[in-house]
Amino acid sequence: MRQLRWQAAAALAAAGIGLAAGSAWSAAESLQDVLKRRGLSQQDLLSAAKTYVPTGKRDEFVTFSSGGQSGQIIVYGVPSMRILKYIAVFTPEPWQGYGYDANSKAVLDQGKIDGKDITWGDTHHPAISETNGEYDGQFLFINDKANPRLAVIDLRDFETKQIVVNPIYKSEHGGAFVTPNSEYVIEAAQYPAPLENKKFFPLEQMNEKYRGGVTYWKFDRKEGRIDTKASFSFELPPYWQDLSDAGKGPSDGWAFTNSFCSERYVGGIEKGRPPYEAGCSAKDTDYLHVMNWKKAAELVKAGKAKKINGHDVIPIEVAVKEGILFLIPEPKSPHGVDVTPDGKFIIVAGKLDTHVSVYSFEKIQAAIKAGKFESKDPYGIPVIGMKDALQHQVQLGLGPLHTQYDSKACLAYTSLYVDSQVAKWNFCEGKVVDKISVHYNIGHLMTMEGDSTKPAGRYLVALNKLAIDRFVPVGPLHPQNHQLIDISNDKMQLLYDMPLPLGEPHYAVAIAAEKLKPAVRYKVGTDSRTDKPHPGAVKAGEEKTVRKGNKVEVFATLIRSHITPETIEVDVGDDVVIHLTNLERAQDETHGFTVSTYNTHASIEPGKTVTVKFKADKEGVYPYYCTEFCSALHLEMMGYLLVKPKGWKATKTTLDKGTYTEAEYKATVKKVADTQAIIDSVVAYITSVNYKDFPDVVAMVEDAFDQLGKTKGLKEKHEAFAAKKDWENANLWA
Ligand code: K7E
Ligand code: CUA
Repeated sequence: MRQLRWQAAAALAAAGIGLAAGSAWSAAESLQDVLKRRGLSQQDLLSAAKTYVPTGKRDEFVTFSSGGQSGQIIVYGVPSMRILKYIAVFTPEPWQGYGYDANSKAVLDQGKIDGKDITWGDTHHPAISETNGEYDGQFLFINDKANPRLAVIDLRDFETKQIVVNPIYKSEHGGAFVTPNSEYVIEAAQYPAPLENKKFFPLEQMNEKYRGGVTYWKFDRKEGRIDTKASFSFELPPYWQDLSDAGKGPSDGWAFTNSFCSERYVGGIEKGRPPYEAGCSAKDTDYLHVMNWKKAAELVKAGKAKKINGHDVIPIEVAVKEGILFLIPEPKSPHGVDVTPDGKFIIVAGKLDTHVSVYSFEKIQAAIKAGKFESKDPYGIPVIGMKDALQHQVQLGLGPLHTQYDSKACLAYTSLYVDSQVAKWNFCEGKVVDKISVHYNIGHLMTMEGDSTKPAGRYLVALNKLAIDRFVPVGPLHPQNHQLIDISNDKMQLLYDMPLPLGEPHYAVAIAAEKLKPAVRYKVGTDSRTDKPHPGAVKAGEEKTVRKGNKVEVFATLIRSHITPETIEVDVGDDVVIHLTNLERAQDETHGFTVSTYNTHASIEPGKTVTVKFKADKEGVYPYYCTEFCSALHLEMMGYLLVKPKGWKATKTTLDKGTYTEAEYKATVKKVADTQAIIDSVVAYITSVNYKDFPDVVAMVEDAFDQLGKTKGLKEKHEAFAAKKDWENANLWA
């Protein structure tokens, strides 16, 4: 067996995958040596070759994973599984200044509930904006289950732009899911509660006073924001609404939300009642909610909704009367509901049932048209018979949760929580074609662009709930385990284990990297959180400090390697507002800003303007500095905040007389001339070739000339000081 393995490795090497034969390698370890030393199999080698992204190369796909309880989003590449970024969403994030500067704080403040800060989120489902059912790479949405909220991230700069608080729920889960042109972002409630704010009803009034619902947040693509005024909700019975999905193609205009605990069970284990887990899984079926959101939007426009907490809600009886709300039984306690890429079928995974149920949209519509209902639920909602809506049920294994799709027609992948497996199956023919074991207990799974009308296939990521023994132990709290699986062949192949050390990610979405076109800089003076010109922005030379009463407002700029101004003098008790504009045009020339002990931080990317605010409530000397290592003189990119005691007066000091000599000045002038000669030769070369064909080079050249332009007048300045024999100023200006 072992012999065979080595022969296979040798065959691979001979096929050009290995480099053992190269003469340059003869002295170093051969591929076989490394395989032997590290105990790697041929299969390992193949997996490595499929996932390794060499230095300087990039990934084919970009994944946006929920960051779970961290309230953030994790961005990583596929197939390398290299983490690229954390996007701060519901939680303060110091590196990005999120929650530490005034502009991002304004976004977090939108997420306040009843006037109180909520500084964490339980993120579950990210969704990428779609155009005609395909991922367009423009926006990203994610929900917060714990504090029912939804956030909008702009993929032009990967920044959170908006947080909306659900006006009627106390918890939610079935969001974010988008309609095929991102007209609406769906957010379904989870645990029923009274919809009116701050209303109390005892649990005994569950049936009468508690409600669930589904909210349709209207997305204004031009503004890049949710239009809360144009958003609306369906009032729904106190079934525990769960995951949702929007129809597409033939089912566009409709949406589907499943539920569990349609028993409307009220627990109370401390009162001797059976627990929720028992009472909520007593019946054999729960309900799939079928909603016509297009017609609902028209009804809301026509004034058929009622206002609850100032938000448009379509009452159950209106939805029933208008024929836009139906129920279909689904096997008990289902979890995921996933519309097929062609929009013809709706696949519901059983959780407590070994089957997935494939519902036919055509059959559902036929039943609705024929008025063929088996019953009404206690709230008068027509119930379509399960057999009238089902295409077929397929037995997959224990604990089916979520389904994703392949680029090849009819192929789906369903996660099996209890079996710790992924089942690959054919939803047209209703048969299992392959299974693979994962480690361990998989929740969601995700294929490339797997929610869209055109899944890209290739890879699947299993988002496993338990890691147990997969990684080097780091204490009782384990990292999560995202496992990459190759789905390009008939048999699935496990490629890679990635530990994710941030929250419990529930779901992830992946898009072809080439569809993302993020900017590298802002238009100078932009408030990135509003996308509008920042009123505190200034250009080079316009920096100023303005005092009004006890408010000191500083209009500052940053560029390698100085902050202007370099001294800020205030009196103790003053309110200090510092607007910071990064004047850089060069890619990746971010500056950071902090003031010692005043708990403030900003990340100022090229062109951005950010405001930091604080009360200078303690006298003393507080250095401020740039926190990003931006140049060789980064450590010198600093200044002092002087918080003067009441009634303080300046006196003469030793600093008033200089320390430099004429010889030092002359040496500096020579250094400047030598540097200029090098710059001239570089400029001569660049302008002699077709550099204008390369936008990145053009941007760098513009930036360089911009910086050079700022040195204008400095020659005259140092020469004038030299003429006066002021070697201190002459040397420093030189
Ligand atoms: Cu299955 Cu919140 Cu989508 Cu967790 S959810 S797994
Ligand atoms: Cu700017 Cu360091």
